[in-house]
Amino acid sequence: MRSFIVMIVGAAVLVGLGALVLLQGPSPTTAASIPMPTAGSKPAGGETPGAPARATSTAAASAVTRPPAVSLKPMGTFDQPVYLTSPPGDTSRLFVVEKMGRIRIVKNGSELATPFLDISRLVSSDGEQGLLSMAFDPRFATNRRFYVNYTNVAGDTRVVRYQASSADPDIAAPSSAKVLLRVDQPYANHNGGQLQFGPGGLLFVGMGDGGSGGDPQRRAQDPRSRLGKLLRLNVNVSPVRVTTYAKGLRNPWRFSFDRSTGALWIGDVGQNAYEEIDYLRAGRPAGANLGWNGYEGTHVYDAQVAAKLNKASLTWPVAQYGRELGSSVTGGYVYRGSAIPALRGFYLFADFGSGHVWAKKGPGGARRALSGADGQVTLVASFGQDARGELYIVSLGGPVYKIVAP
Ligand SMILES: [Ca+2]
Repeated sequence: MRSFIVMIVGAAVLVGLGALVLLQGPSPTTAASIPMPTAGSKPAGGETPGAPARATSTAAASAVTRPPAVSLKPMGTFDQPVYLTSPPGDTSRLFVVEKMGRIRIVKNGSELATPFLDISRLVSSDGEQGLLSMAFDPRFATNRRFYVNYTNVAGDTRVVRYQASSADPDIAAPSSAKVLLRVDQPYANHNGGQLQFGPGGLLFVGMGDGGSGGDPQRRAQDPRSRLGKLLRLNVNVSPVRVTTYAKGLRNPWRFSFDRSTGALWIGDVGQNAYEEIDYLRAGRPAGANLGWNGYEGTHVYDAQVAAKLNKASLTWPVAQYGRELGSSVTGGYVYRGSAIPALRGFYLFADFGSGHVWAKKGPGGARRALSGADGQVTLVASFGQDARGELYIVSLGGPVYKIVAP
């Protein structure tokens, strides 16, 4: 989420978003909706021929890999929403996470007046900080447990378990809070923030590299640090058991598991030049190295670090793009809903800065604009997925849309 800042400078989005202005590290960007390359950035290259293990963007068009057009149905407007999800099997409620520290419920199409949870007094929400996501326990229907990821008032990451009230399912019980994971944050930016349960009922936590710019302490490759990692938590034991599942991440702001195959898709936000999508097959054991800060996408970033990495052992992006297409990737979901059959199997992702929305059929598929959504939403902070597998687009500016058939 390097680039919450990027569009902030644009006067048009300052309204309501003043709190998002932040210091960016060494490369403050001053562009509006289509950011300009920053000093020191490499030529914007998009997908470079010859790089390893990547899809090409020039694959021949075919009906199989071309996504259908879609429409966007407004679902409500919120206060800096950053995420949307539903409890497993719950087809009546959407839970919308607001950056300032609240979770709101849309029930049968209507927004409930009382927040499900309000922890705004516990949360720092400047810049890239805030209440960043939530996840429902796979057994939420019986244990009422859910999990939140936020930066606390000191700016440090907390993953905390709560329970919904036994008396009112639309209200959480604040007294149920139990901190499961504490990670200190050396800088205000690059906090990761995504929570997702993966196959097997383990909770995955995305951790950014700690911030500033360029990973100055090289934490993403440091096995002793929890920063720049994808962590995997067994929350069914006490104390919670934490495993480093993957390393070499810069800021995996949004990642998800394909609910059909279990494959893992990660949108890892770039530094100055390349945004990337990473793919890990279902059931892959812990230990993947995604390259940062030796590599930004497939391009050398820190030559000293890159020289020490075994290129053959790295997991390379399955898609990347440069500053000509955007400035901060927002990873999404593989569509597994039923309302748009032709969209099934496509992975959707977007760029926060440019508003591009793309679809990609499998790790080897070409990146295609998703007509009807591409360029239609500003500040795409996240996608969301409901209990039926239908997908949503969340704009930090307020509106939330359901992706529907045209
Ligand atoms: Ca990478």
